[in-house]
Amino acid sequence: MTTVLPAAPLVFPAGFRWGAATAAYQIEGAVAVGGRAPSIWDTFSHTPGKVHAGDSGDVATDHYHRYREDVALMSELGLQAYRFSLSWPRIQPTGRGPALEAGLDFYRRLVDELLTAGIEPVATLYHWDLPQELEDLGGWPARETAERFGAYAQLAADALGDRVKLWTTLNEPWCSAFLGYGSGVHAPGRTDPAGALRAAHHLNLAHGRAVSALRAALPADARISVTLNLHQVRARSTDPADLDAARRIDAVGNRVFTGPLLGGGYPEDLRADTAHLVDWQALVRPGDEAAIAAPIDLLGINYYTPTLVSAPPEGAHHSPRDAARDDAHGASDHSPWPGSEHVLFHRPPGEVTAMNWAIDPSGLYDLITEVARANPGLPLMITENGAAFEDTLTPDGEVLDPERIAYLHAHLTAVHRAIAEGADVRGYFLWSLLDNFEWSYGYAKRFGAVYVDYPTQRRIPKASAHWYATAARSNAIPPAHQPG
Ligand code: GBH
Repeated sequence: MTTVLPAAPLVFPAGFRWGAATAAYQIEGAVAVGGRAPSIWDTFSHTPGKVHAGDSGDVATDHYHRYREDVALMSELGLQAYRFSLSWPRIQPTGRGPALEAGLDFYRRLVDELLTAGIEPVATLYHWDLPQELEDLGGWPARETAERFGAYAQLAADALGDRVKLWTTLNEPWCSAFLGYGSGVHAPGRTDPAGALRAAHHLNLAHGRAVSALRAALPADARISVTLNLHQVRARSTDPADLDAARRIDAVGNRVFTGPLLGGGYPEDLRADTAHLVDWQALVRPGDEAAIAAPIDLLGINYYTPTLVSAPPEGAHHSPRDAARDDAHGASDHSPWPGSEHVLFHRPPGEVTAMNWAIDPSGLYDLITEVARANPGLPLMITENGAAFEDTLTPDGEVLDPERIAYLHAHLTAVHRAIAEGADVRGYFLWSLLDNFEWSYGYAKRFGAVYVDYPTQRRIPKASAHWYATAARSNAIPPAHQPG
């Protein structure tokens, strides 16, 4: 006789942080308030044809005015931590000069509200909104931008260092460099493979400058991190050509950051793959790699879907155009993979989200396991994970999103398994707290645990938000299907 026992609840280690994440341009609105100047995303979203339906972050979720209500919502959802970003042009409109007190005051009020609610603030200095004036001076392909970022980090730390204990320098520098300056599907919309590689180095250097500024300005108990969207790269076969395609994408998708950031410098194979585009000897000055390798306290990982690649079939004439088309991140005639434009991208098998991204939690498990093994002693945090689905309001005014619950359940189970096998993962941040401005997709894609009715700005927690609240409160993964 067999008895079916209920599966043991998947409990997380004590102190594991349950949070949600957002980014300034995606939620704040109030783009002309308090002396804020345009960022590259203001310019880009107001350029016809760049963002779906001509949407912009002008109003977004009006979080700038509704932050109290939003923090109350976080309390209701049992969140223990909130990851948000500081808008550089709200604090330093031109990217140079003194800080704007009005801008800093907004973040002081927000952080105080969080602390009062017992929610740990996790501040990211840069989630893609470069002051337009710095772009006009050359943007990330210009070395000076990295120096400016160090000065901005100092201003932010001086103003908020008494309140914020966990800092992140950059969110997903891969996107800033390669979607912003390579494929051009993100601001500033440039399509210059060499510029994208230069941008990557200057983002790394900016991180290094920021770490040194933060260390000097912050109290000793502050912790510093960086968040990467590491690609879980898989080859379509064990054919050597496919394995080499995977190696190339791992180089220009991951190791271009993890190499220098974690102390190994720029990988030789990356330099070789891109030697026709940049003179690495001239780009990386003596001392740069040491500055970039300044120790961090924690590594943030954002994960949505794995990356499946192959080499083009022998004899095929593949243009960069085809490769870029296969990349579901947006239609562009230009590749975000400098030096490896010929690599083909395939949609991994299985169900997809509203972004057309394959749902595959094994990618998250593999990613955590690999990063943990390669970096013993470095605490990790899942700083973004989540999914967009076609959410709609029922006539009763509810949002039922069982697909999102299933996605979160499966991915949290992957995180739990990696931890059980020894990975040091300190927390998980759902992307996103609210439906928001989904970059080039505008408001058409909803990633929120909380539904936003844009015409009224009403917030309506989806079924997944209630599910996630149970997880946060119990420090364990509830069943995907609640009985009853
Ligand atoms: C994050 O970017 C951002 O930090 C956040 O602001 C954003 O709203 C959120 O995710 C949702 O998009 O391009 O087909 O190869 C994620 C960007 C998404 C880029 C997954 C790489 C791989 C799929 N990444 N993408 S594909």
